[in-house]
Amino acid sequence: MSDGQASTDIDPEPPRVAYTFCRYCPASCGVKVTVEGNRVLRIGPDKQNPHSWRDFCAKGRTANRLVEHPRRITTPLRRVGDRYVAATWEEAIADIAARMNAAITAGGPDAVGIYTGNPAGFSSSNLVFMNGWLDGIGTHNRYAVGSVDQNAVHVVAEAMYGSPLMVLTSDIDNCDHFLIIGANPAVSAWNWVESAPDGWARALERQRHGATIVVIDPVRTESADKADIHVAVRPGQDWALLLAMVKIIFDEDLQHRGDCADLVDQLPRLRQLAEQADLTDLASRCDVDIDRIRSLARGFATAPRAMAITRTGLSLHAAGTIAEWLGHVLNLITGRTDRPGGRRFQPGYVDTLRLADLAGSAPHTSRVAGRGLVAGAHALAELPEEITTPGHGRIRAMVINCGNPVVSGPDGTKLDAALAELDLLVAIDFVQRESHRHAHWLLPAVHWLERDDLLALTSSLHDEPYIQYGAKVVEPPGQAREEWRIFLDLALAMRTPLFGARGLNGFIRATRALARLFHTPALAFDPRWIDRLIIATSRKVNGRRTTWRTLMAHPHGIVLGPREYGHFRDALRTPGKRVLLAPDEFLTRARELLADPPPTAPATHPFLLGNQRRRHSMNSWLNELPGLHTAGKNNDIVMHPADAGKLGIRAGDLVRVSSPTAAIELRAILSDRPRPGVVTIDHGWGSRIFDPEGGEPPESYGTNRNLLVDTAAIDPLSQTSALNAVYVAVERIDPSPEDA
Ligand SMILES: Nc1nc2c(c(=O)[nH]1)N[C@H]1C(S)=C(S)[C@@H](COP(=O)(O)OP(=O)(O)OC[C@H]3O[C@@H](n4cnc5c(=O)[nH]c(N)nc54)[C@H](O)[C@@H]3O)O[C@H]1N2
Ligand SMILES: Nc1nc2c(c(=O)[nH]1)N[C@H]1C(S)=C(S)[C@@H](COP(=O)(O)OP(=O)(O)OC[C@H]3O[C@@H](n4cnc5c(=O)[nH]c(N)nc54)[C@H](O)[C@@H]3O)O[C@H]1N2
Ligand code: SF4
Ligand SMILES: [Mo]
Repeated sequence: MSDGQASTDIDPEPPRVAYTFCRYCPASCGVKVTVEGNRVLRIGPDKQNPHSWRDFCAKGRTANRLVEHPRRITTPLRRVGDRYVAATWEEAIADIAARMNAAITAGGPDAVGIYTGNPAGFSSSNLVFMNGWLDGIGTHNRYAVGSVDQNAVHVVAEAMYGSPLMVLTSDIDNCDHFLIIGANPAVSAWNWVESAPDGWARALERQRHGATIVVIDPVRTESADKADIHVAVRPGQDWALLLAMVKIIFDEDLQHRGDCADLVDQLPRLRQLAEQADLTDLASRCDVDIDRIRSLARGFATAPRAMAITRTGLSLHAAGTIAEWLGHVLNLITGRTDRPGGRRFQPGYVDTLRLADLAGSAPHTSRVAGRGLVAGAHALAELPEEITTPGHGRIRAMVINCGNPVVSGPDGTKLDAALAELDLLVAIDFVQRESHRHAHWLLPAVHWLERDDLLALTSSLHDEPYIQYGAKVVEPPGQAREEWRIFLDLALAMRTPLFGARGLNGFIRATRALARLFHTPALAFDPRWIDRLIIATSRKVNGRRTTWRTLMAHPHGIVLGPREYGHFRDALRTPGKRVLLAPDEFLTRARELLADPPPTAPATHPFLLGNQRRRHSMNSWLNELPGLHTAGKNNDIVMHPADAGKLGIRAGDLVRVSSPTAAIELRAILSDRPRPGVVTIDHGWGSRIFDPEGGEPPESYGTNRNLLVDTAAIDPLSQTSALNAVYVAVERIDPSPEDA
């Protein structure tokens, strides 16, 4: 392997061009990277990529700036007092392994905990070896980003289709009616737990040919600007809007009987729920006129081809799972599922559903809150108490793998205090961010430009059959190391049998010994062996199996033939391969919601706090990069002028935003985009970047709005934090420093 110093002093290599894909978000844009020596000079879209490059954005274009971040961690750093000192990997692994084993001896396997953030989803080797290590330890204390993101998708897929990974993709190019609920694809790209490259532009292209775009969002977003219809629903009440649409479809006999009867069970139970619900009540809950709802329902049901898509705007609310479920119900009862222009199941080159069955975890109930697992993990909201509550199974040693939960999750102050109590905190990342403040060890991670990835676990989430090998473009700096290697080395040092399987550790040790003996690094075990195995045993797509040689010969990626239809039924994992339209737990929860009084804002905290994404940030990172966010590196609160007027707040005023959990201060922007009563503050700000080696003061941008969210506010079905549903008070800080 190269030592990272590819250029020579005598004869500098001319710049070369390499092709790979961006692994920041599921749009997976193909990129063309110009490299000199071991340095990335330029990143642009790879226009020869047959699938994805048109979403290409400034985040991908500036990826090399993160690679070269002046505060990047490039060697393991050990905390000594208030400072960090460089250490070798041998020292790091030995110390961490010894401390983890001590924690396990004292408190059992659950004494080791992990939080896995969003970027881990873009590295299969990370996820596989992390789980191999955790399975070996036998800990149940696994916390994942799904509980501040997509858990509702998994809960609904499992209950209705029999597998948490049976996620449907959008057939945009054949659609005549897009019902977009709680998503802003103009900014976030057409992706959540699916990827449809250039999806928003393709939807707009359909619109030019007569398709209708409906956007349901409490904010008039960039997507709403282009929509034919925008409905400014009351936040958190989409379930009521969607149930009202379902009711109208039944009442007016607009469902597509043939398709529906053929595919689904439990239709009468659903009808019964719809009959029990009262339209006036539902309309007042979501604050949309009955006539308007009627026209939405008719428009959707009578369009030749249509799809409802639901995203984070629904999931980060207490009724998120019910709203997500009703989105699927709408698609099903109008015959949109598994039909052209609707939502379909595109099997990938790997049978992900079968893999999920094999990897499924045994049930477990959390120690303090007493809740079960969702998609194999417990909820981030529970983590602080699992660290601070005494007793057997209390977390004492913890890894943060690709995450920034203090900023991305609820009540960061509480989590920060809990993390400070740990006997051992290990963070694997590029830089030391807010969540890593109390880390005893900072371990240097490898950026996607510096590693190979075959994202086989998500191969069924592309909207057309697709495969690309994400080849590394440059060598990582210094001692930066891929996560799989860190987890593998920890397993070996802790004598933890990887995957709980006997013999695997010995085999891996043997391959390493051989590599040393023959001075041939390629003999040592490497996840690329697994990649090759996956390809060798991959499914045929459109009748053809991809070979490793073909894959390597296509650096721009390969579209594996046309989109396939008709796989949905066969893929179902339910008994009898039927869709369960009205699972018990959803009916019960829907009835609870109907029985609850309609939510009203408390007089002390009259505004609902919403959230927007920006093109140039990625959750809690990238907003710090030079060049991005030219308009400034601070976030603001956006208020409707009518709301601001009542409070005497003018544009630019400093305001205090408070909830029962916390208070923050930022400047006001006045805009009629949010509906009155809703204020928005972008999430992801307020994460400091520390200088662990240099000891310079941390860099800090903006204010973290998630500090205002109570950990108790969750959707009981998905255990997702209701991050975008907190009631707040806003007051002008008088006088603003500028006025003084
Ligand atoms: N209010 C509100 N809160 C939200 C949301 C919202 O809409 N509103 N959105 C939620 C959503 S959808 C998500 S996905 C979560 C995200 O929540 P998290 O995944 O916890 O947080 P991120 O901000 O994505 O932080 C990712 C961290 O991983 C690091 N990183 C990036 N790539 C790598 C890598 O290859 N290896 C390693 N080791 N580290 C890496 C980054 O430097 C960063 O520190 O936030 C959620 N929070
Ligand atoms: N540029 C950029 N792109 C990204 C990301 C990023 O951070 N930056 N993050 C990536 C990730 S991790 C994810 S999960 C996806 C998320 O993709 P999206 O889910 O499309 O995310 P947002 O752009 O936040 O859009 C959510 C919309 O829901 C609205 N909303 C909030 N509450 C409600 C509600 O109660 N009802 C309704 N109907 N709408 C509501 C918000 O106003 C917002 O416009 O984006 C991905 N793409
Ligand atoms: S971050 Fe931008 S360039 Fe990277 S995959 Fe997403 S949309 Fe494409
Ligand atoms: Mo996300």
